[in-house]
Amino acid sequence: MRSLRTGLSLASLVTGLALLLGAPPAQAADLPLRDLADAKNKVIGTAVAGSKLTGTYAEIAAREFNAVTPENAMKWGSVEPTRGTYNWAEADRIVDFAEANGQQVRGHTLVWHSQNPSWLANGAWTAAELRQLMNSHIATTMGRYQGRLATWDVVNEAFNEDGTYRQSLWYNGLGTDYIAEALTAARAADPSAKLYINDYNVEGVNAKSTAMYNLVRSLKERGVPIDGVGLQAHLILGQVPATLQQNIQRFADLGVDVAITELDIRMTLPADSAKLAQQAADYRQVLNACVAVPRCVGATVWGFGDADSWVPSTFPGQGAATPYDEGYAPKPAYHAIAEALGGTTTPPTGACTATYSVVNQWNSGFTGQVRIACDGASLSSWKANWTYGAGQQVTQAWNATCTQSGTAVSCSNASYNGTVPDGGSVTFGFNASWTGSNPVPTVTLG
Ligand code: 9MR
Repeated sequence: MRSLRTGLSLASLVTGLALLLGAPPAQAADLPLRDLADAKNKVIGTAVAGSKLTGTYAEIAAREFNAVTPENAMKWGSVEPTRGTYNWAEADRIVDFAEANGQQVRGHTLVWHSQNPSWLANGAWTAAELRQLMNSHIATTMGRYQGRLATWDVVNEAFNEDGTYRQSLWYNGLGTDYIAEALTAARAADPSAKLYINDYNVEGVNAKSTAMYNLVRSLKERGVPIDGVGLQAHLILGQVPATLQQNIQRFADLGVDVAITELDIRMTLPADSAKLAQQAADYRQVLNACVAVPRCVGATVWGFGDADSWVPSTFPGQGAATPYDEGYAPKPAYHAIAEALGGTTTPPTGACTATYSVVNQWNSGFTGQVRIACDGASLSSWKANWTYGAGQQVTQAWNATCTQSGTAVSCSNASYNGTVPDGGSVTFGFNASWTGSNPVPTVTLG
């Protein structure tokens, strides 16, 4: 038999076998994100606009998320555009929607330097007037929804990047203690709401997050009511801070909850499958960090669809930052969130296939290769598995790490070739020994 085999031409030895990886019927088995999050006792939320809560937008918001945050509807400029004249319509609509769908609401936001009504921002106020305005805004806004909102971002974006206090209307008028005063007023206005301070660029350990850490520590020491820290997480593709989990943990160790409050991960447009795969890996990293720390209550995405995101108008040329595309089709990031929350791996569409070939063979050995190709799907890591039925033994591999235990061979991607983009492929090779016969095995991807 061996002599027969060795006499064969190279071309006739190149045989292949491809196997579909999880060709999706309709993803019927996949649970909505909120069911996965509930099972882990985590929040998976989204920012919403009240005016959009119809049709597909409303269906996805209700089906996939167990919490909502009004993206703009509860900001001071929205609820009291003219002094003493309130407009609660959009905020009410969101709270009603949430209650109808069994969702938590995160109130956003009470004391901020931005999106204040011009009468407030442009007024000349004494400290006493400013204090009165702040306290009565908190009492009125929180009071309206008393007992109905799980959480409030009481103070938003209090710090500069270097950890000094932002020179805002509030800081300039009332000094640093406006934060403690606001929290105290908030506890009185709705004792059942969890009270947070919230900021951006505080996801990793850095000067700004350390300033926030020191503030929270001192508030706790003073007995000021503070229940949690919000890490907004407006992130850039490929730049999830390596210290995210460590940072979440250090806040948790102070005895407060932590929430990822405004998660999005923007990229330079146009999106392509490699960027979307990286984005999925980034979302996974953020969710994994939160899942790993018990006091991290969960994550809220700042809009679930790319068509609704604030990013393109603020960062020209950037976008595609959310887990759903412009047509509300789930992106790889959606599946990464699902997996981080314990869901199953199902590629959105299409498939990735593995093709095994013998490319050269001699009397005692052969060189093989496996090509992994994706069409309508992508991979961020891979493992190719097969069983040798005739005593073959892998002796050496390149562009993959292969192990063989008995007849079972398992080859994982190298550090540099885990990503297989939609329309792309990765090939790895190996040498192996054979005797008697050298049948082609079936390769599965896992
Ligand atoms: O997404 C919000 C956008 O629609 C508003 O125009 C903008 C105004 O400042 O605020 C955006 O939301 C911000 C949030 O309230 C606080 N953190 C940063 C968010 C993105 O700018």
